[in-house]
Amino acid sequence: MRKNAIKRINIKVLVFLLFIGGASCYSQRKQESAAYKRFRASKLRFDKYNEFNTKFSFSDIKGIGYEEGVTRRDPSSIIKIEGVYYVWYTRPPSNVPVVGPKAANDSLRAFHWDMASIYYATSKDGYNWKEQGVAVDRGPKGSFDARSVFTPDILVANNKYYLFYQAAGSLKEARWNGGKFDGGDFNKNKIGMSWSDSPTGPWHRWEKPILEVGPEDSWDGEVVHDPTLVVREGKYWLYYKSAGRVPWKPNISDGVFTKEYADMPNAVIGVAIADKPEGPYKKSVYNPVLIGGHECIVWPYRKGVCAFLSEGPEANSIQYAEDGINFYPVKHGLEKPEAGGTYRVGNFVDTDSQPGQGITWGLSHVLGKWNYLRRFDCDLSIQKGDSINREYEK
Ligand code: AAL
Repeated sequence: MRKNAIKRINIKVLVFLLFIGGASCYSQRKQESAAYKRFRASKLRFDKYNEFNTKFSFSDIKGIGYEEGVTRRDPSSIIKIEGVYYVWYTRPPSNVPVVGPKAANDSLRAFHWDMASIYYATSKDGYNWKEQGVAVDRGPKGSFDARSVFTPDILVANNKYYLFYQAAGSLKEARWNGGKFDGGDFNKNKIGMSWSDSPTGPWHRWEKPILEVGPEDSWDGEVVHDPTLVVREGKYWLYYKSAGRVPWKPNISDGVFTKEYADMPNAVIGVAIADKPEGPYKKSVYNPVLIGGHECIVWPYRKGVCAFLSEGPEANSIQYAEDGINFYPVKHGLEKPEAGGTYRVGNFVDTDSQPGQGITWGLSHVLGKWNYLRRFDCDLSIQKGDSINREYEK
């Protein structure tokens, strides 16, 4: 009797202990650290299962690589026509020194990208390049593109070639702030365009600018930079960088934002969409769509768009947006291909680049006394993603 009573009590104690143990395990499981919560809320995967997991590796190229006395920078996307690769880039005159914005005038350059023209080069293998000469030159005196044309991107559509680029009419009258230059490079620059029937030209200058800055105090009120294009369902999506200000007063009391952040970071990216390559381009109401990019590298990927962000709070990450607008990071911590232009595998640019095939290489620039181009390689084609996903789903 007594033995049975003890047994029953023991069983009750055991059940009770199991219950307490289970409950505490359960409640422990319900506790999540900030990092774990963030991870679960994000769409990030561990590298093994992440199709965006890559490293950029860099190599020197011939023909448009380092050359004493010559600056080449900001390469376009790369296209392949009849077995030949083409790239366009900024090339200023070598015999005009860079003296900074304060001393620059009609015959002295303010920046590496001042008084530049757009040159192009061709290659059979992506390593050995031959510079072919000027594609697009500066516009006539007094025009919106008279001072410099630079930082181009290429679009192929309707059997035509379109070059989009930054265009500057005149140097900015420097605004001086406590002895420090404060303001953009040029008087409100614009995006210009030239078209051709062939990648070798001749290029026809579109008389009117393709895109202009927004109103003073808007996110893109200061500059419109780095045009780069993606074609989606017959529409032309022009991504561009700006550095404008927004009339946005952050909540300083939450201790996160300081007054400095009342302005947008140095570089943010927006998009403008058109039905035809020559526009009109309508700016998205969601702009800016990426916070903190620079030199805007975008490429079509599956149904959506990928971007590489080289600056800002999410610097050195790949971002993905299935709708081309709502981006989220999918891979952090990469070494940046500075101002990269990509060779977009398969359907680099055409009237519809979906599903985007991804990228495996491109050209980027290296800064210094003479800026120069080098190649980068990566592993971001959808074929790789497909095999990772198969593995993941097993
Ligand atoms: C680049 C680009 C734009 C800027 C300057 C030349 O890398 O962001 O083109 O204006 O720097």
